[in-house]
Amino acid sequence: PTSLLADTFPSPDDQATAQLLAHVREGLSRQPKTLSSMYFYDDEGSRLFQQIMQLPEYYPTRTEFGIFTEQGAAIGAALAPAAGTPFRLVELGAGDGTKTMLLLRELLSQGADFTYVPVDISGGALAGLAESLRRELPELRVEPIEADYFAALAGLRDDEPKVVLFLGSNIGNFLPQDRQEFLQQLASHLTSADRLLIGFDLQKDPRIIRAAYDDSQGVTAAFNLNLLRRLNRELGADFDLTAWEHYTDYDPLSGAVRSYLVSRRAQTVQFAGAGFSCGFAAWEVIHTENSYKFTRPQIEALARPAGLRVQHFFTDARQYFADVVLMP
Ligand code: AVJ
Repeated sequence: PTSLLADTFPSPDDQATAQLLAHVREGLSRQPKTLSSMYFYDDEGSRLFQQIMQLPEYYPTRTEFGIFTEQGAAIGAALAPAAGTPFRLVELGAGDGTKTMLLLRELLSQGADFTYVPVDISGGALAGLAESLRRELPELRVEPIEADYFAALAGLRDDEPKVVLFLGSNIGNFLPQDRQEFLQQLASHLTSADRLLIGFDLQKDPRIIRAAYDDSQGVTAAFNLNLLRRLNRELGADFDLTAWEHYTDYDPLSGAVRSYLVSRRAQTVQFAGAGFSCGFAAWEVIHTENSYKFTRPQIEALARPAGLRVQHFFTDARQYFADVVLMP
């Protein structure tokens, strides 16, 4: 029976594992050692992130949800092209879609004629989303795309205007230069009829920001440490979870929350099967995530070189978070 599968070798799983291993080898040979937050989201990591979004300290999700609840009608009107024009609502990194559901309901109630196109690299996440949308909004047209963002955008037919959503301050994970390149590349896929809605977490009391990434129940710590558990499982590594801890800081000068895994003692970690090992000094760190926080002038300065204009700036009463409508 194995021969039936021979022509599809390497399977997608092997490819993903090889990619992860290449990333880990490269990241752990850097100074300082680095792993990408992209790899947080295995099944357990996605479950922990769902839990983070419920934490009292983690304000971004709740705040963006509030903006959609209170200003949904205005946001819907700012996004939809001229009445009666069909369009495609493309969401990059769709996740579980709870927030988007509000926006989808709003657009449907405004009588907008659109197809929802959630884009994600995780087929599992997309299937779950499509399933709950069939149940909750049976009249909605849904065409999920399992691909990376730009492959999905490049593959879209251009006979309909598109509205692109990038919510939840996911843009905060990019380093400044990568963020600028990402937006420029995104803008290159837009025409003057298209619109872009990006969620930005705003700069605020540094203590509030720091607490959001170091919660009292230790869920964020478990989320960060889960990355090592994943490497143990998928790459046969032997990280001793008791010898590592979560550390995070917020630097108001750069606007960056940086998260680290700290080695509590000198240790060597073996990656069985990969013929690779890695030494850590006592208190050496692995940098695992950046979560940038923004000011309005920074957002405008980010838009300009990409040839985009800030058309609307929707924010909450405390100015914690902004959903920004951008146009070419
Ligand atoms: C999903 C990237 C927006 O940076 O706030 C939450 C991920 N990391 N707590 C964020 C995260 C730690 C989150 N994003």
